[in-house]
Amino acid sequence: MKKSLVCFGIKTLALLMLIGVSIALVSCGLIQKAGIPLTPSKQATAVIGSASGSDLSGTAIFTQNGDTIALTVEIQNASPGLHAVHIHATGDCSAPDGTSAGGHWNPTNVAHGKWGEGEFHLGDIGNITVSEEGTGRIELTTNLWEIGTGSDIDVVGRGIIVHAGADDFTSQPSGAAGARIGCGAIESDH
Ligand SMILES: [Cu+2]
Ligand SMILES: [Zn+2]
Repeated sequence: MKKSLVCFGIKTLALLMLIGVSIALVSCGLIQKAGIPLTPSKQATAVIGSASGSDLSGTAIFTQNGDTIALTVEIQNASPGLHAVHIHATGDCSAPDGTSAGGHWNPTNVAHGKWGEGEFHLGDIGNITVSEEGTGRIELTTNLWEIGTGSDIDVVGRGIIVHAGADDFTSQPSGAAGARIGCGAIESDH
């Protein structure tokens, strides 16, 4: 009787130890998984669709590293030459001509211009050079934007607009770039 009780005790102890080790292993795994978001790489994306009857498509991808955000805009099925690309105030592409996206995104309330030179809107990305194949790409790296903070300089919720013509970087309020042929809403990736 005594012996079987001791034996039962040892078995129980062994079982408890096994459970303890299992819990410890699972906890370590969870701690490792939870450690990944400590070095966040926030990203936001706009899928650019056609506007004003164009065949244009494209993407805009914003990736944050520290205080720096890198943007890559790629478009397809555009006419060769220069096409202005801007961030407009609202990520609303419901109007067929893209006007629902509003004017240039301009949270600092300054004049339209050329990125990096004097005054320019935070949405003044510039001109994409489109090849004979109808494709083009522009990249921009900045610490003037944020992703997903809800602040005035947060790109999420704004709209990317591609224009039929080039931005002259001078005409107010939007560079005389012509019709809006592409539109995409900037959304946060989770
Ligand atoms: Cu524009
Ligand atoms: Zn502008």
